[in-house]
Amino acid sequence: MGSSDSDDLFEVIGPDGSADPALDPGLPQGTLLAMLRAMRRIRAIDARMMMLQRQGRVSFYGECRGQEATPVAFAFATELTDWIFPALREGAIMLVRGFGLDSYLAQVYGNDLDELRGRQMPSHYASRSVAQVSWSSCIGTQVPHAVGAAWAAKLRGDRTVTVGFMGDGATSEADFHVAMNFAAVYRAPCVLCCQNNHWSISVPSDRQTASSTFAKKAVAYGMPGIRVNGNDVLALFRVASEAVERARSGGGPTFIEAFTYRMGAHSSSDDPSRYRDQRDVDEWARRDPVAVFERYLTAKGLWDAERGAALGAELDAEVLEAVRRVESHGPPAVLTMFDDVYAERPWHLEEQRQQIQNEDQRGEDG
Ligand SMILES: Cc1ncc(C[n+]2csc(CCOP(=O)(O)OP(=O)(O)O)c2C)c(N)n1
Repeated sequence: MGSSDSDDLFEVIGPDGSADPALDPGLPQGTLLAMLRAMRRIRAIDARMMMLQRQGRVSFYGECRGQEATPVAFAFATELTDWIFPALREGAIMLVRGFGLDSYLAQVYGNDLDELRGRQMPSHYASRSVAQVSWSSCIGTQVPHAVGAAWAAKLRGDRTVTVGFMGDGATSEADFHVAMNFAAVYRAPCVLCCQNNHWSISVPSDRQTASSTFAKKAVAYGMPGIRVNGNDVLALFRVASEAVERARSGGGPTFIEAFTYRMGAHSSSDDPSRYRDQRDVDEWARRDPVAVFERYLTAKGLWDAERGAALGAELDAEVLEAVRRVESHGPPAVLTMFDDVYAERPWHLEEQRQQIQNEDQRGEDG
């Protein structure tokens, strides 16, 4: 599968929904249906959040529409003790790994339900409870973080694997090259995955690199580079599982290029019709990862239009109800800004904290 120096694209599901039995990972029915549900849940959340952003109720949003297969495949291919270092479009991995929907959406609003206490930008999800680290928005910085954490796990002798994600644009950052080199030299137990969604805001991927593929960059660093159809959740699951297993068993890092397409805008702040051809978008819509997987499940007799409509209605209702609950929360209390910053609060911050507390008290009394 996916030789380390070729331009091959590894795929499992064909255009008609059939799968080569030799390549099909043969997952149980329950797992297949759970994967589909997870992909469609992310899509339902994205649709609702983009709508709320347009209504001015959410300040910023980065949707992953068209790229749902990668986060879902990795969520299923990793163990809960493996640490995830996402970029903008993989934050929902923690949701698939069991993080509550209300708490997840609270991280979009940054309100008093948000365990990050409203200190992160929206779409920068994180929780220690599901071993997921927030990215910083500075492109590529999470890649060396993922490698460093993997190296730490190796030094400690535990079996943790880390997964670091990036877009194609991040491969032009120095951080990417430093991380790739370090990972390979120290055989860090990590998987680095580049979602090549063809665009880095308005810069097309063919202006990002002169290499014929992103996967082949791995060869020069001395690690396997696998190019996989990023719209084929089963191909991704296989490639991700093998890479995670290789890392866990001491075989070192793997670089994966997930070949996909960003169906939506870069973020809620961008209008892609200004720089890309709608015909390309229409062409990629025919390879929609949810539709591809539904065709596979239909061919296996596990899915039909009726079940699809019922799932859509159920997920829309779930998200809407969660939004109602989350929106009933106000901003984090002012005093929380002093928490979780210093192990021992310095005297000048303690003084300021006390001052605010006294003012609050006077306001309540008066
Ligand atoms: C170091 C740095 N340079 C530039 C930016 C501005 N910026 C924000 S997102 C983005 C594009 C990222 O593209 P890519 O890495 O391909 O990921 P995608 O958003 O397509 O998933 C850029 C250039 C930034 N945030 N950080």
